[in-house]
Amino acid sequence: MKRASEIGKKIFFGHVGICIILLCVIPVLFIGYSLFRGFDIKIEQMPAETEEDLIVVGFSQLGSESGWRTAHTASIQQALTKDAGYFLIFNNARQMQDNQIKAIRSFISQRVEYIVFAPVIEDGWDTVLQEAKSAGIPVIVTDRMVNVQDESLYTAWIGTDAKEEGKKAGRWLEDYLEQEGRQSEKINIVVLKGTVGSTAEIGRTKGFGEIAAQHGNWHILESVSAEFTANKAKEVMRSILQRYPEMDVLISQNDDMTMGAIEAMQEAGIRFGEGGDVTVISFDATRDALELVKEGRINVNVECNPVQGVYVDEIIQRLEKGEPVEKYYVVEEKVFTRENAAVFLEGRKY
Ligand code: GZL
Ligand code: ZN
Repeated sequence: MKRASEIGKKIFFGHVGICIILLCVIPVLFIGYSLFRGFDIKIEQMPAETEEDLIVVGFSQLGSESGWRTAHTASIQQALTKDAGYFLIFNNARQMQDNQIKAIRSFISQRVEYIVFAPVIEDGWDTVLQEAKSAGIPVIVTDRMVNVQDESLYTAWIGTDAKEEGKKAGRWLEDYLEQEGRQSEKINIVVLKGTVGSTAEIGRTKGFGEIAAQHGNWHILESVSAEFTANKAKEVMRSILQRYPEMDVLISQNDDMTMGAIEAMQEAGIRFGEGGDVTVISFDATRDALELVKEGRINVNVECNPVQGVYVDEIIQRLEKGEPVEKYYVVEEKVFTRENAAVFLEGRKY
């Protein structure tokens, strides 16, 4: 009997001990998780007294995942300055749509005069943009597109033609293979995609895919997301290089992923770029990547132009004067190869 009660006591105290530990640990985990997930997003607040003649703009940026994104943010901040007559409230959503929706709702409750935002993905904006419309706040979408039922939910969009960028990459590869006399050779292609569901990923994948579909000898071995970041691309590329030693072409949908992929190829002793075994096609044409184009380590770079702040300023100024604005503004973009990269590197700010 004694033994049973001994065991009973042991089990009883054991259970109590576990419960106490759990009661302490669970709340800590919950708070930590909530802080990480987004409770901790602080939306900048507009001070009570802004000089009344400043135009108050809430800007929800999707994240800070890439060099391109940094340049895009800078272009908006440099255009919407106090000297230019603006009070800019900025929020970085760290690539989480929930944070962008929270930020936009905060802008609405602060009664900003305009909302500018770069949507992390295309879907899921109808409700919050309807709230902005009901509050009478014009919304200007930049960089990526929103997929909404009612296009009157945004006043204007400024961005780039992602599908055309994808096609430019495909057309360059056609010409390149032709010059190399490899137009009927079996070409093994790997695609590193950006954030799935983002305009850049959708457009570049579709655009390149349409060209690839015209070539029976082009084989897309794998098309996988590395979320526009260098770290993720390095990790993904390591595994790709194990599985596809026969890879001939890398299509990397932004320069940050290209940098990560290049590190993985260097580690694996793979020769890439001009005269290498892997032809490298990148997007964005940011400064560091253009340096590699100039050196022949990236074969071609399809530009995506982040300088969009000036358009936002122009649109707001027109709206302030009651003048009509275009619905869509598509910014200029080039294709860079070794032949022309150096020329553009001098003046390049990003
Ligand atoms: C493109 C933009 C993409 C860039 C990436 O319009 O949305 O997001 O290509 C960035 O570098 O992360
Ligand atoms: Zn673009």
